[in-house]
Amino acid sequence: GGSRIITHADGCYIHDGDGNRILDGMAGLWCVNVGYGREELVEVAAEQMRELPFYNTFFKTATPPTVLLAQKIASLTQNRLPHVFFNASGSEANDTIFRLVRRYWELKGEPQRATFISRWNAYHGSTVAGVSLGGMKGMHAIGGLPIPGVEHVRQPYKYNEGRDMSDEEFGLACAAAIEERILQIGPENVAAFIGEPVQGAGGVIIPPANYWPEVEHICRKYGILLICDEVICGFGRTGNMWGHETMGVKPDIIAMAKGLSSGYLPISAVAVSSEIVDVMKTGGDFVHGYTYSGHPVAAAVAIRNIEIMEREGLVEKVRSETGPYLAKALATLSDHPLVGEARSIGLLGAVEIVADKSTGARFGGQEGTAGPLVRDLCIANGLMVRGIRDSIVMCPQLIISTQQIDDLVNIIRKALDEAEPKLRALK
Ligand code: PXG
Repeated sequence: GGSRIITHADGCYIHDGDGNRILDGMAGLWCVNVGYGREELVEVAAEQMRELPFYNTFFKTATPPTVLLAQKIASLTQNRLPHVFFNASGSEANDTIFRLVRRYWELKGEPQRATFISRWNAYHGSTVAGVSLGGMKGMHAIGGLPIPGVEHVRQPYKYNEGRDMSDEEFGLACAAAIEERILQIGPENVAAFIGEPVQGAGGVIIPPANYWPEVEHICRKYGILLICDEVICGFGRTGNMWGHETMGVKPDIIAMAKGLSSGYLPISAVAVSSEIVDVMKTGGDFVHGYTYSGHPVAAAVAIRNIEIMEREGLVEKVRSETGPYLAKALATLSDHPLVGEARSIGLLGAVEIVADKSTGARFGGQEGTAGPLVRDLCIANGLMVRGIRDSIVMCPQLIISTQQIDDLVNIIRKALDEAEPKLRALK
């Protein structure tokens, strides 16, 4: 259908080729956390390009930005995950994890522990391992995926799948599904559980508070590795540095990307516990890596990006100011006739659009009609959001002001008002 051409951007706004200035409620694609137009990131990239535009991290070499960024990431995990492996995308990070975890169990003398457990509607990337670990049925259908060795269990999506239960009951039921699957497969065959602390591309699915602690408990009970995909939740998104901190668990491995460089350059990382790396070291080389692993320019930009976050107290701002403000602002949408639920955590939010608030029935009898319509109306009114099934999701820059949050929510309300007669007119 053609593309909207985004020509330039500043702060929280993007500009398109038709001259529209649009509030970017998606931080690019869940990534431009420090906002657009950061001159110092441009400068640091130029300086690093002059100094050393590229060198690899194979064959016992590294570059200063790569070493310093690894050290910085380790410190952001309180040195609990002190070993860092670099890649260029979130998908590559999860591919790295896939091979690393299987290699770990081989070296531990348990090569049969090769199965990963993930959730339906999870998103872990677009490569073969990323799609397989992910739980998007539409993506599985393309290219004969998932590959063997990945099992999918139910997701903790309360609005769609657990409205008749308490949060507590639903959290336990979703965690119990993981334990049941482990017992079906045989715990001795399960390598790891992987999950996003909050599912992003799946529609900002915020699990009940007891879900993740229970998942961790189950993984520990059977000696299964716990992996958190922090590609969206990392770097302050949920009001703490990591989504797993917000969820109260301690994973063995995390993947990060997006907010690591605020999207200014492509870079991702996998942070791993010493226990795992000690085992990996007993096996000689881990023959894995990419040309652009630890790219010095991307690493230099990432270091400065993290410095900006620290200098401006962005994580704290989300936790104590803008996160709670977004939650309150979204709550004002709850009495709108089209809103089934408005939920958020930190600066991640979603609005569920329904035909009937009491039953949760969707327009047109199934999901997928209202979401795109309301999304398009939001854009026409000057707000970029994602429409996922019948929800409008948002993930604004961590620098968004309370005034801009008001604008964001007011535009969503206006779009809902404009959509209502159109949607009610449908059969
Ligand atoms: N894990 C998570 C949790 C992600 O959100 C990836 C891994 C893969 O990262 P790369 O850098 O390989 O794209 C992602 C990416 C959407 C959308 O439709 C979301 C993502 C990518 C593309 C589209 O919202 N998330």
